[in-house]
Amino acid sequence: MEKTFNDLIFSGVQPTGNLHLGNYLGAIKNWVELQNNNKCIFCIVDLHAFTVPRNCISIKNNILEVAAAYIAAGIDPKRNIIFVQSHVSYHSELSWILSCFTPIGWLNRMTQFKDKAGKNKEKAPLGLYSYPVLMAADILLYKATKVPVGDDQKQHLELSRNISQAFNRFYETDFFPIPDPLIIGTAARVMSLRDGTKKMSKSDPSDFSRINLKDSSDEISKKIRKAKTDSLDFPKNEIELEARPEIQNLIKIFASVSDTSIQQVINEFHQRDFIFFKESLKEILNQKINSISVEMQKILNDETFLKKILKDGAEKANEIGAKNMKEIRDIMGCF
Ligand code: AQP
Repeated sequence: MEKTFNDLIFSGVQPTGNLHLGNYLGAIKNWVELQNNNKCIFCIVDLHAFTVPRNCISIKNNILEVAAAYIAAGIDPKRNIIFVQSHVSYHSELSWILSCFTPIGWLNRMTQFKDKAGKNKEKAPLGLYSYPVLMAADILLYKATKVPVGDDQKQHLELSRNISQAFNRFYETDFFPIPDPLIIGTAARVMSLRDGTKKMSKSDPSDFSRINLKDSSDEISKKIRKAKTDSLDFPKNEIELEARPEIQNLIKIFASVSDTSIQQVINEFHQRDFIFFKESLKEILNQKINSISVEMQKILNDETFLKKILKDGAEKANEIGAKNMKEIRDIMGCF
């Protein structure tokens, strides 16, 4: 009997550099659970990587690394579609159509654009500004109903919902679902190890700010040893964490990696010092991240296997994309 699924899940990661603990805990770790009861499409969003001009060779290499990371983390390529965004041209076509339903005022509110463009907005590329419309197209092309992302993508998801509704309203249809964000777990926003007020990010110039999925045990240990803390005692309750962002971050990481709650971590360590806590954190990170890193390396050694998964994934994604795009054109009646 064919399995019935609860939802159609879509999510993705940009092939812009080393995947880090934030990408894993905020997104990929949750996908592994979701694949059990849902139809899932996991994309490597390379077109998004061009919103900041980059060298194509590095993007190409990173695509294989991201695919290997998905599989090493537990995504089953037999049960799910794994593919590269630029291998399905309907993303770009739908993005253009949806951009015609997106008021500029909505895009002006996007905080990620303001952060990334900085002071020189006039010189920022149009792609960086319209990136959330392409993201809406990625999701809506497959009529995805749930989108598991880290907390930083909440605003973009809200925009996708608004764009979907704007299209449906104009054509008096219910063709597009209103996709729900799935922001799951204690580490939906992992912060930099050097500054607890900044998101852990691939583009942070300091490698000590993040744990990369490819880091060796030695590198993980060194980074946790150097992770910023403060001179106060280990906190006794969650309220104390509010004014201590670096400590809060480390405790959330511990809770997420060990699948326990923040309070349980506090209960376990509140009579200990940070040296003891960091030793335990190093241990659990080394177990978890190192096993992913070793598996990733094994998978990366078999490029033919990886490329076949991406080719098969692109075929399946193109099939769904072609069908839905035809229906979209029919609804619009223009093309
Ligand atoms: N620090 C984070 N904590 C929790 N989740 C995070 N994500 C990213 N950073 C964190 C989630 O990972 C998924 C893929 O993200 P992405 O690579 O497509 O883009 P990003 O959010 O722009 O990631 P970076 O690392 O910050 O990249 P750069 O430095 O290139 O801008 C998303 O679900 C995201 O929420």
